[in-house]
Amino acid sequence: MAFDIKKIREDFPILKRKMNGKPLIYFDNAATSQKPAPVIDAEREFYEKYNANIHRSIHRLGEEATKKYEEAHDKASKFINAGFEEVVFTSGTTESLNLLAYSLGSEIKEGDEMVISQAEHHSNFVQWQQLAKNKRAKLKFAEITDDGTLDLGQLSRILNKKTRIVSLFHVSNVLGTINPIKKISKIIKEKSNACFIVDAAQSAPHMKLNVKELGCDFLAFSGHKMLAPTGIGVLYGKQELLEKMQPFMFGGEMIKHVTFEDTKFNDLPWKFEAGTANIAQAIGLGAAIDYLNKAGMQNIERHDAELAKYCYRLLDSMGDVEIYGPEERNSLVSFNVKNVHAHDTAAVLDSEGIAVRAGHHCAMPLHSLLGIPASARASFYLYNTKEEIDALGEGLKKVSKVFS
Ligand code: 7TS
Repeated sequence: MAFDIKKIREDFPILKRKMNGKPLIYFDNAATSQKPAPVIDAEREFYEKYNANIHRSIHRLGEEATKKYEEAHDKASKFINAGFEEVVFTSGTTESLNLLAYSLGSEIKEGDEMVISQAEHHSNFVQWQQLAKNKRAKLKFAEITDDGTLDLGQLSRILNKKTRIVSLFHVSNVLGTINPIKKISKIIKEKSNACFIVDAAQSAPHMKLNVKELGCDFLAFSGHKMLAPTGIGVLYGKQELLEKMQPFMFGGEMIKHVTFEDTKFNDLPWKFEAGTANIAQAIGLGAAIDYLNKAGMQNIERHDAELAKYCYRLLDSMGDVEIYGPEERNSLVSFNVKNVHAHDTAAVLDSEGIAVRAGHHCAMPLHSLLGIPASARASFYLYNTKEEIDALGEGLKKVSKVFS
């Protein structure tokens, strides 16, 4: 499929909605994306035609459901160039990163060190902070420079042989900054023996990821930000590391053999998928991956980066808009109209049918570093257009007028 945006837009039923009599302009994709008809259909088809539990039933429906679920696993592995055993389905990035904090965290001892950046989403922040407190370990912060990029020199200086875990965003959900993961992997391996975790919640929807090239040990992302339903996400881990790790949850499906005395855990990836899986959502993720592959991840990356740059330049030219983060960015722009609270900006834009997010975007420490309580954020995806960004520009002129 060529990247035909008109055709793509027709696949998203929600884009036909009107808001206050105006066409919906959906710029809250970093929170969650909209869903195309093939994804909605795949979920409906599961419930209408072959709903059954997986990995346990001898009957035909159970076999069909299991096959489709495993196909979704296979598609997710190939999507990031991982092995089948290396992809665990979770409910999303938050669960993936908590799984790691629990399982890797059990090995952390007093005096060990962990590193995250100042710009992490709370779901790659709070669990490491709490783990450090509970284990009397030290949590260090990789700093963000004035231009909104990660200070690689400072990162290199805070790494040492005591560093056990480094967990960093790939694309910032506030600044739009793209971290050079390959380069960072090398720095980490040179200076420490730490596990390197990548929070890919904001990159997996917009870029072709190849875990072998990125050089990370673990990587996490959410299906719902990349056209799939809510309740499904991915944890990638290198096979040898997942083999050694303790499961996060115990129960059905994650076992091979249970006696009164002990349990032998199941093979990868099922060892980490206790209980009944989110089957319909996983099948929806499979359909979303098919859709993204057809549109072409390279096309999507180019399109979303182009929109972000276009928006950055438009807002920059307005004179009374402060933008956070570097010009070189992927898919989103956070900003404030001078002397206007982000919530007021979002309310005026909403009256124009434009959905943006306003608040701290689950990155309170970063907002305190920026010296602001909140920001407004426009985030783009494959169905958005430059004309919609022009409408955002007009909406922001109205914001300035209303509040001046
Ligand atoms: N990491 C980053 C970088 C994120 O942007 C988000 C969600 C998460 C982790 C958590 O993902 P979840 O699917 O488990 O919730 N970010 C946002 C956002 O920016 N606005 O709403 C959710």
